[in-house]
Amino acid sequence: MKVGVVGATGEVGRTFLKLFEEYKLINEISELRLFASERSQGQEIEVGSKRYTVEKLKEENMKEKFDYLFFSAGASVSKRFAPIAQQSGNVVIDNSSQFRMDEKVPLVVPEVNAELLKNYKGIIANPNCSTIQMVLALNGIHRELGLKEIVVSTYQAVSGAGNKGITELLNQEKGINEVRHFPKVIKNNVIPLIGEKMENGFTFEEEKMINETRKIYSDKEIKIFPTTVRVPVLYGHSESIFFRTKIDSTVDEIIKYIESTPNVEYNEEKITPVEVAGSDITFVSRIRKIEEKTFLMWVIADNIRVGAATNAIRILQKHRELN
Ligand code: 11C
Repeated sequence: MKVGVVGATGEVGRTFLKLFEEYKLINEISELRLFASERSQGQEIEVGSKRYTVEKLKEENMKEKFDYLFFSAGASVSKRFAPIAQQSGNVVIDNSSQFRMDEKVPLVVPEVNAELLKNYKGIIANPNCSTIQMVLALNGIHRELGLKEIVVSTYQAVSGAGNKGITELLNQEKGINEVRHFPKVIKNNVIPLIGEKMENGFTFEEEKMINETRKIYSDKEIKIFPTTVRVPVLYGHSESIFFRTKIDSTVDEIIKYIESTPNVEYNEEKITPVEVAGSDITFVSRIRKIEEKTFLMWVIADNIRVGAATNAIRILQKHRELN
């Protein structure tokens, strides 16, 4: 395989490279190219036992033939470069929000809708991290009982905002009280705003959770009401999810449906983000039945792995398997 990683020096890009080793894909890669902005040009990154030099991303690079190109350098980079790669016949796995709601672009969580990858070549969108862990946890429930309504509150780690989010929290913890990336101070605080606020009062992050979930489940009818919140945690997003189903069920059955999705586990021990950092599993706990067809649960996952890099690796693996 010839593989390219655009945004190789970012949080997700570096994790993606680490996963090549963990998932033993590195042995199958004959050529690996790392791209980033001019600022990172010339940096050396070790993958497997080899060192690779980061190149400045240019349009002509995207015209080369790749088996897979992975993008995690933000929506504007994807907007400019991914269509060129697509036109050149390349498969692009895009971690940005740029193409997720494009009707022609599949939005894929392989454990939920891998069938979209069959006979498909072009841009494949990787959903938002807070969406991925929610659709994984609810997948079996939606399939068996039908979801009518979801009310979700998130507790999102600063790494969701990339290197700059991590740096901002660490700086504030060292006493440098500069507020640059987040709208308020994040140390010892919670910020109920992720992404810009729209006219209807919801933020872009909340809008992504609504639209992406409906697209992944191919169900425009589900009512979804998110409140997305940034917390001073480095890795691991947490979600409190209230949901109503069309058919009634029991907590025991709900657990069975949750665990019918690969890489999702019901676990009353792993309940905090610190415990799941570095894991590729989505953990569900604290399931409560409130009334008929109405439940509450707690879901945690590593946002950089499950919510971004691991999902992209799973897309790559599934795409190879199906084509
Ligand atoms: C966060 N969920 O935690 C965001 C990061 O659309 O891929 C991911 C943004 C995206 O800040």
